[in-house]
Amino acid sequence: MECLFCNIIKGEIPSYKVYEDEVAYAFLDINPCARGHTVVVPKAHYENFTEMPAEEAGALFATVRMIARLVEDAVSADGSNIGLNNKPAAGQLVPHVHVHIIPRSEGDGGGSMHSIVS
Ligand code: D5M
Repeated sequence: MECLFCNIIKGEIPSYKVYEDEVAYAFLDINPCARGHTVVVPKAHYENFTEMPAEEAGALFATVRMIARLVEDAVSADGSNIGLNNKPAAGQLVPHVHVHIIPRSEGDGGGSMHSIVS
């Protein structure tokens, strides 16, 4: 079945690549909540996070941690919201696991993760 993020990983759909290794691909979100908003996807296709094997989920988040540091540095952010929407009921639009890294600055008025998702 066609998958938007699989096609981005394969380079069949253009993206602004932030990082790539054997297990993950990261690119700028097309509809950013903040400058540097980055999406990190595992190269293996899993529809949602809770169906990923724990070991692969752990490897993904080790990569997310490293990329979050790069992204925060790159846009001189004071912090970031890091999270994912798991399954359509939670607002997941693209059925391929992806973790959002949203850079944040003191006083940017964005509030907490809770206020972003509610
Ligand atoms: O978030 C899905 C995210 O994927 C949403 O923030 C937009 C982003 N998106 C969708 N298509 C593209 C392309 N082609 N390039 C970059 N970013 C994209 P969700 O958590 O599923 O609501």
